[in-house]
Amino acid sequence: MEFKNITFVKEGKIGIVTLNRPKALNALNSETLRELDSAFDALHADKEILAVIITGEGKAFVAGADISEMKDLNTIEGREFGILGNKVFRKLENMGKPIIAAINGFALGGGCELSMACDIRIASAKAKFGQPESGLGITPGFGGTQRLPRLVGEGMAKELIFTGKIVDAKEALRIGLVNRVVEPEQLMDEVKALANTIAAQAPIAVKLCKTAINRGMQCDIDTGIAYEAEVFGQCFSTDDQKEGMTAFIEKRDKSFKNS
Ligand code: DAK
Repeated sequence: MEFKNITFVKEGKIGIVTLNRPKALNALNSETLRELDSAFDALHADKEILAVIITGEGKAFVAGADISEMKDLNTIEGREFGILGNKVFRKLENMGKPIIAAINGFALGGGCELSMACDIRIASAKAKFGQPESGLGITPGFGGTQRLPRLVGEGMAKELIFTGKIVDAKEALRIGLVNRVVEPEQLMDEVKALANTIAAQAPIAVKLCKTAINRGMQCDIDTGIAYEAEVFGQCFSTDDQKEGMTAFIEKRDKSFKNS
C-alpha cells in the first residue's frame, strides 16, 4: 500500500505504521488522517497481523494537528476536521488488536492524543508530551479532554491542559501517561519484543480482553463484570481455548490458530 505521509510495513505478525512527514514533525493534516484511516482498515482486515506499532520518523512522534492547515478553518471546517480525527482515533482504539505507541519524540496536542488512543505507550527517554492547545486559542480536539483525565486523573489532566506545559518522558512515566521509558536506541527493539510477546498469546482472547477493558472503563463495575462474564464464555467456543489448555496439560508448546 502506497502512502505519502505514512509508511506501513509488516514484520511477521506485527504491523508497523510510521508517521513520515518529518519536515513538519509529523503534524497531522487531513491527508495524513485519511491515510491513517486506510492503514487502520488494512490492519484490521489482515488476519496475520496480531499486534500493531505506531511510531514517528525523525525527532517527533507527532507534534500535533497541522497548525498551518487549521489556522484558517471556519467553524464548520474545524468541526469536520475534529470529526475526521476522532473517527480515525476511535477506529484505532476500537480495533480488535493490541496497539502500541512507540513514542520516539514530541507527542504534542494531537500527537499526545494519538498515543492515548493506543493501548500501551512506550516512550523514548527523548519523548516529550503535552496538550498545548490552550496557547493556540483552541481546546484539544482529538479526545485529549476525555482520554487524558482517564489516564492520569482529573487534577493532573486539568493542570496539563490549562497550562499547556510540556513534560518529559520521566514525568510522563511518573504521572502514568506512559508504561515505560527506554533509551532511544532501544525503543523499537523493546516495542517489537513486547508486540511479539502479545502476538504469541491467543489472539481472540487478547481481542476480547481489550474490548472488555475498553468497555469496562466506560461503565459501572456491575455492567463491566457482566460483560467480562460474557466474553469469558465466548472463549470456550474457540479452538485456541482448547489448544491453550490442552497444551498446558500435555506440557507442550501451544500453537494458536486465531480461531
Ligand atoms: N503543525 C504544523 N507544522 C508544525 C507543527 C504543527 N503542529 N509542529 C511543528 N511544525 C513544523 C514547524 O512549523 C517547522 O516548519 P518549517 O518552519 O521548518 O517549515 C518544522 O515543523 C520544525 O519545527 P520547529 O522548527 O518548530 O522545530 P523545533 O525543534 O524548534 O520545535 C516544537 C519543536 C515541537 C517544540 C515546535 O515545533 C512546536 O511547538 N510545534 C507546535 C506544537 C504544538 O503546538 N502542537 C499542538 C498543535 S494543536 C480540533 C482538532 C484537533 C486539535 C484541536 C482541535 N478540533 C477540530 C476541535 C488538535 C490541536 C493540536 O494538536
